[in-house]
Amino acid sequence: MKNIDSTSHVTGKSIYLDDIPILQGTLYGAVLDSPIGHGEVVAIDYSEALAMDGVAYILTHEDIPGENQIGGIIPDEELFAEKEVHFQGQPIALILAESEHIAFEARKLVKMKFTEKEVITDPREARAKGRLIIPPRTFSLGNTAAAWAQCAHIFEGTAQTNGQEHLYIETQGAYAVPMENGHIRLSSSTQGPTQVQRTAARVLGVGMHRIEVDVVRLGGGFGGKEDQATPWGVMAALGAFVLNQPIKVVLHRLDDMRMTGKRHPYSSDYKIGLSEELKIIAYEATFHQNAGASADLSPAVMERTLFHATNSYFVPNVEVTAYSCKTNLPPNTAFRGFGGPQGMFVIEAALAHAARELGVEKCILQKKNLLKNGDSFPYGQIADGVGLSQIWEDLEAKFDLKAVEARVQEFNAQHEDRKKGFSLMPVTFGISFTKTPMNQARALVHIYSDGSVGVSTGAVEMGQGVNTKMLQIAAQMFSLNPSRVKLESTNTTRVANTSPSAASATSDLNGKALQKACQALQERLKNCAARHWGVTSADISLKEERIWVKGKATDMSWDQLVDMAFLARIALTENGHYATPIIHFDKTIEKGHPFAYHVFGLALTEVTLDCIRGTYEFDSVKIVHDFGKSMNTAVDTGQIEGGLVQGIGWMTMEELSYDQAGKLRSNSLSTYKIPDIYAVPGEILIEAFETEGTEMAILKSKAVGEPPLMYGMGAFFAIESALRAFNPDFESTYDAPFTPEKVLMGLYQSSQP
Ligand code: LUZ
Ligand code: MOS
Repeated sequence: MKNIDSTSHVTGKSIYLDDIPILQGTLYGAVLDSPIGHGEVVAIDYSEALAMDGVAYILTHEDIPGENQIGGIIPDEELFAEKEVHFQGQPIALILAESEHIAFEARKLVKMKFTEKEVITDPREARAKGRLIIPPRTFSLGNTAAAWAQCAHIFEGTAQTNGQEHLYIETQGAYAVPMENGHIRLSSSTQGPTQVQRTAARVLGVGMHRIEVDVVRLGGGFGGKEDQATPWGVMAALGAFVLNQPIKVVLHRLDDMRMTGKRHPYSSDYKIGLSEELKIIAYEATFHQNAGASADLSPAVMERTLFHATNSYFVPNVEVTAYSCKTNLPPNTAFRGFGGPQGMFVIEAALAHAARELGVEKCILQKKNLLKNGDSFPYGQIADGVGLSQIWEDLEAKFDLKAVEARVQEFNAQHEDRKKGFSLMPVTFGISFTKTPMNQARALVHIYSDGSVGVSTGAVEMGQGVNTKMLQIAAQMFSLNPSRVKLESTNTTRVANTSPSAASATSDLNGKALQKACQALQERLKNCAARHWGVTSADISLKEERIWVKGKATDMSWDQLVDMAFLARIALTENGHYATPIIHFDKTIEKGHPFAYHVFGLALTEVTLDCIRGTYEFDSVKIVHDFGKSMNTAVDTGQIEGGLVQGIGWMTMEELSYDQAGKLRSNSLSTYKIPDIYAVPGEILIEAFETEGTEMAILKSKAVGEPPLMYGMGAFFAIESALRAFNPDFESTYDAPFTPEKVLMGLYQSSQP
């Protein structure tokens, strides 16, 4: 089934926040933000801005009836700064005017005075100064200290990954409308409607029941709207509450880039030890996460770095420690992969380093150390359903790895100014929110008396196709034509207490809740039909909108059965609740079974380097991916292609840059380069790994949102291999992204001082 939004997307009819009709009396907000990285507010003079024609009001912390606090995991973040600012771009006030233009013009008239304090942008410096968001955490297995003695080869080094701007096409925004009795109806471009609702209630000092959050769809999220859609939604709600007027806040792209957090940059140390047979015996790593000025989701992101520190390999002795370092940058946040990629990069760098020093191909080390069924992850979960060795062999066979190697060698022997390289990038990604209580969801299903169906879940459509999957599930459960089912907006008054659409788990959690609701309704309808036909409900089946009795079609249609049930006063509405079974985690010992299952896969990336210019093109990426049993190959293939290209962007061209004062220098699309159509590999081939799938996944169709991003990491190592074909002296510092400038320096770097 194709994506249910495809027609309305290409005809421009899909509704986003900015397409919601504006009510009379709406005021528009421009966020006033800190121009300095760290300091104390001395004075702010709003008088000129307030005097401007069309300016209605300026909201500040003084207008907050509840708490001036929006921190989710840790209460360490003000909605509007009061006395101290901690990063450039931190919100101080919301200027409300009759038009967006006036609000932005008025912002320029505000005069601010600060006393400046020390700005720290480097996570290692923050750690040295004791500026940590939470105490460090360590995951361990075996005993690394004792294991080094058994290692024939030990390598140590550092690795860095830079941050990444989400660059959702639709910037952050919200529209709040005051209803009666202090009730606010809030449309928000958020992945987490409940998070926005809860935080608005806290800031307004009212119960959550007074705030209704509604989401039709987002123009992209990628994690950037898991937590950071909240401030703008809360500001709009606060304005509507205080002024009793509708308030619209939509960030200009430059404001969005400056004010919001991004993927966490990491700076890490590794030590890896191998046996004579090239088995990894021990691995240690220390991760310095650049958290920015407040916690946001950093502790959870840090945790996932530890979970994925050994990626797809079995290592018997592991000790990995992570520090969440508080700096004067915008609070960094969720981004597709959620710390996992940052952890994986370091062990991939360590293996590349070892391969270089040992004079073997990196893929030999990778293949020798792949995780197998029954191996323990450092966090105690035992690997099962692992097909990594099989996936590797499939890839070798399906994409003729030997021929690729030969072709690359031959090309390199024949060309001086161009070199090819390739890499293999295995991925093992755990599916579930690492915080166990978040793994729950609900779905509300109405069967209308004409037989059509309305479905509400906690899932937010952000372009990933979750609504298509939900619709498929309901249509399949009732055996209805998909046109008989409507996916409703995501709304906190219909489905409450939702987890954000995140962690690749949205279809699993909401889909299973939906299945349960449909099952209950189906049972009720079957019982009704059974009474009518004088049989048991086990004799009844629903097929293609018709009622079947003992395997034979009757003349009763679905619509007639629904009508009959309605007249018999049977409930045609059901709420399904799902909580992932089995999973648990004990932080006191850092052991447990945090993931419902893992997704596995392998990518083969080929690149051609221009050794005069330092530029490169990816010839192909060939992937064997573990979909389980994909319930929608079009949607799932789209997720793989998008994730791959986003990962390649992170690894190669997206160069986030702050200056010493904490000012974002890569502040627009002219200074921050994201992949365009020319950056997409010439060929992307995706083969499904043949497997039974797992009952833990919806319809055995495994989660596919985040895992493919990590295939993009193959780009870094493919470039390294091509670069070394030109300059065998090149020693990588494993500092991603591998921009053409860095490649060019590497091509002509010499090992002699
Ligand atoms: N969000 C979250 C996530 O709150 N917890 C997670 O474990 C997670 N994992 C991936 C992406 N978002
Ligand atoms: Mo996400 S990084 O699954 O919001």
